[in-house]
Amino acid sequence: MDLPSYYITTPIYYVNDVPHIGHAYTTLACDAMARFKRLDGYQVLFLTGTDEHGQKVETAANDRGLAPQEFTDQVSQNFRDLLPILNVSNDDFIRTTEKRHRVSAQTIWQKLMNNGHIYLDKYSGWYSLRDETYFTETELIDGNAPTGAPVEWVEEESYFFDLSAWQEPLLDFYKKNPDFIAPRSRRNEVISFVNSGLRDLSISRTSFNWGITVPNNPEHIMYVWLDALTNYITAADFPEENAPKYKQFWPADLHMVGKDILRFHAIYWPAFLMAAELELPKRVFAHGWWTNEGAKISKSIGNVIDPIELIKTFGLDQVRYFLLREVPFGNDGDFSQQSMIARINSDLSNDLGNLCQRVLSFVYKNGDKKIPQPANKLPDDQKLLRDAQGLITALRKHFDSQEFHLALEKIWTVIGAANRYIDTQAPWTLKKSDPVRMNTVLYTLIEVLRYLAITTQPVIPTSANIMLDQLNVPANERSFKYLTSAYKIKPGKKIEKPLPIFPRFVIDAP
Ligand code: ME8
Repeated sequence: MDLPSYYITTPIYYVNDVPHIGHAYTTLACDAMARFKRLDGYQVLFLTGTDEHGQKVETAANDRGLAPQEFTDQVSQNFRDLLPILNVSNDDFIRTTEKRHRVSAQTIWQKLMNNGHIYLDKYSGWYSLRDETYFTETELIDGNAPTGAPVEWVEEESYFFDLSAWQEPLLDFYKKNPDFIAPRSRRNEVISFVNSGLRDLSISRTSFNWGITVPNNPEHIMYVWLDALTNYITAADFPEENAPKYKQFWPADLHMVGKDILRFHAIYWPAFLMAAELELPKRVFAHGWWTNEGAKISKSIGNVIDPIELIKTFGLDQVRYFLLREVPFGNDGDFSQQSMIARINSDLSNDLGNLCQRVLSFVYKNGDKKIPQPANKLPDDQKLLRDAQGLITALRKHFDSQEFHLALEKIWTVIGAANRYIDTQAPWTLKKSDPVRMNTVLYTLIEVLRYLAITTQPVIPTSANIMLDQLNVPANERSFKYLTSAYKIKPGKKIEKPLPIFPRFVIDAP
């Protein structure tokens, strides 16, 4: 039987910048989602990559005295190198300078042209290089783009896409697909923007060279957003519409983006696809932005957070957990040392780490290094097990809505219940008074740990797998289909000497 499939994408990152927390955030959220779906039996295509064309990149290369290709080769590699450091499980890495992408982007262009949606005219208006976006006079604020970026007056021959013709079809599509844009507040913003009217979009430039040339008119370079958005369908083997990969993975299930680039993904991209008579992605989720200790992150302020430094200081799974737990996914959030340390010490060290350590070292010391044999279960045991077994249903719902914070909260509710259970049952007292009952209590806790370790894998994969190793759960029994009592841990199995997984974070004395 064919596995169900799931195609998820990160934005492709501009190569005029070094990787920062914003890149790591989107990529890690996608990684958790991709891992969740794989563990849940899906065949996943998880794509990330780099956006390498455009005037901005050409300028950045010139500033460094490098040819654009040489420059993009170097910077794209920085993004690629970050992935193993974040333990990201992407299946593909796309660069818009690859041949497969040029062919795909030019084919999309040709389809738009053949279908009568592109015309040649003259563009005159304001262009923001930093945003790679056109603005009208009325959109400018104090002579700058709404983002604060400077704009330049551009007057040149340009091809246009008839975006204005897609206003009604887009509104109709949003109505029929209420989950296409998430979260809901963002959906409303997009709808009111489209409602206020769409102008045709300039989709080519003649004033620089670094880009994909327009078919049949090499004087023109494709607008970088039309080029960039097409990456998602390139990686599904477009234009080979009969290729197995295309059939299996297009349309994409989820484009994860930051809130600043939602408009491109929720308006331009579906309009291009409709006009090219291609299927539309199923969902676009816009996450919020991080501030650093209350301040907006910016290169000029010099408070950019380097994800590599963050991991060196706090640990990989700690950072992954923090980013997905601290802030309701979709909202803006503030990064602070204090909140990071609080999460590590309370949720990871006190709650999860201690639970594992208490249970496993007790079993290791008092249970002959073996999984104990349980006797009859009492209602308290059954209740805790039922809570652990019920987790996956709630997690599926939360992951499918990208409510990572709620998914983690649910798991931590069971961790809390398990910690209370161990205190109430007090196996250290039962050791003398009722060793048979002690074994049942320990066995129940071990089984609950198995559920917790399996379900935390998407977010804290390294630590969860250390827990599973310690529990001696076979490597091929760690996916979600093993979350039933049919695969419960066998009594008598050896357990490894437990290692602390989440040490407390202690700030060095100055
Ligand atoms: O936009 N907090 O590339 P990019 C959270 N090439 N997220 C942040 C952030 C912050 N402080 N700062 C930036 C592009 N981001 C295009 C995409 S896709 C076809 C083309 C996020 O390198 C931001 O929201 O500027 C965006 O999703 C990504 O990091 C940066 O993308």
